[in-house]
Amino acid sequence: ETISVIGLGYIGLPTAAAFASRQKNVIGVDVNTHAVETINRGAIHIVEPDLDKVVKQAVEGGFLRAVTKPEAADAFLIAVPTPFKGDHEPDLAFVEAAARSVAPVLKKGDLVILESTSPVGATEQMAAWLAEARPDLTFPQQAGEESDIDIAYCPERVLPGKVMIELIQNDRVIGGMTPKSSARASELYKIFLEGECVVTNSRTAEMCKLTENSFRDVNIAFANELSLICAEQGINVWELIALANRHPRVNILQPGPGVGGHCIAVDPWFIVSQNPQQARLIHTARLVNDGKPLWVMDKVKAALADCLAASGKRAAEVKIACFGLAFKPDIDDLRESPAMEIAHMIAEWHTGQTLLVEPNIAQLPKKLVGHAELASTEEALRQADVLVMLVDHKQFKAIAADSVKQQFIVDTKGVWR
Ligand code: SAJ
Repeated sequence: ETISVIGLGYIGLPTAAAFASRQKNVIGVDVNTHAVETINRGAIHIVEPDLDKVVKQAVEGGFLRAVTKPEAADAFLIAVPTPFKGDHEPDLAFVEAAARSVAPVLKKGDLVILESTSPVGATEQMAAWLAEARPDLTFPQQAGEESDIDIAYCPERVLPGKVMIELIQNDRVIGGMTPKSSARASELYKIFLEGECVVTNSRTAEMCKLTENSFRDVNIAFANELSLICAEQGINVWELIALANRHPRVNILQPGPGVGGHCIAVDPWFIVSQNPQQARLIHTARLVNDGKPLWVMDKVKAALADCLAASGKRAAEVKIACFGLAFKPDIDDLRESPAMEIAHMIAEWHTGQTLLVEPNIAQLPKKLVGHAELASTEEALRQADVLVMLVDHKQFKAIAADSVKQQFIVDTKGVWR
């Protein structure tokens, strides 16, 4: 049995490696030649704890091989990006390209699984593209259980930073276009899965993935909205949430500088764009979370104004230090990061020096070069007049309260509450 994984990114590569670690013959496919060459050397092109070891073993053991064009296999898993285009419309161009590249090598009896986060109906759409390209084969939409090709939607739900654990342990939603497709997809995942396979249809499985991330987005928006209200009322939002969470049925998440990453800030839009009339709460939550960086920026401007009034300094003489650039604590991923967005706004606007503290990176991101400087925690605490806490990294939570002498602080994570 040969398993092919199309798209060797944050989801596809760990998945390919997980099958290969169970001694399955795995062909990984990616259009990125750098990724393909790196993997074939037994190395990885992305950052994820423990992934390097598993990939190295898989490649050295001869179980995993990367190529740029699909080859014949028995099961195909498609894990390509589904970004949005225009006014937050889902863009299925990568799924379409993957489907069209797989179509020529499909044979009777093959299984095709879509894993990419997708709007409702995307799996049926993928099946239509495959059927169009291969009129000589039958697909579930025409032949049901009797089809030559089985098709399912099985979303990933792993947490970046804990992928190698969650990939194996989380339950898996299996949305086959037919019960036979579901059964075959379940069998496949059971090769490495310790969690359960829970079977449904493809549209429910698609909606389930979007629902999970929208649930989290709406709940974070609730916390972020509370932080705005509490600032108006002179209430410490962190204390408030801790108190409210003492109630047995209340569990409020934590406010922050906004919502980042590649999923939670994107997936709810898939629901909104398909259901603009109904998805009012989900839409508003997106706007609340996306609006948070500008609100933080206003607080930074106010803190600087207070600092100037108190010290008599000119803005050009004042140093502002930002703590954290990553999209969440204890990772080095700066993409789609609200902290990065805020740091960038500060660095471009502030006439004095902007210091950036990010213990998880060695180099200043390109777009900040010339606008700001990397500093250590100690340097920033010693030199800066205004402190802006953006990410609650372990290192920042460990800062002793008495080493923070500054009066002018904007703390989006409640570290210095
Ligand atoms: N955040 C807050 N307050 C909180 C929790 C998170 O502001 O209380 C922020 C984070 O700082 C970050 C953003 O939300 O900027 C998202 O972080 P996250 O840890 O909630 O989620 P991701 O994006 O790393 O991973 C999510 C997960 N989904 C859920 O927990 C429902 C993961 O399981 C999914 O697999 C992943 O999206 C995905 O790929 O869809």
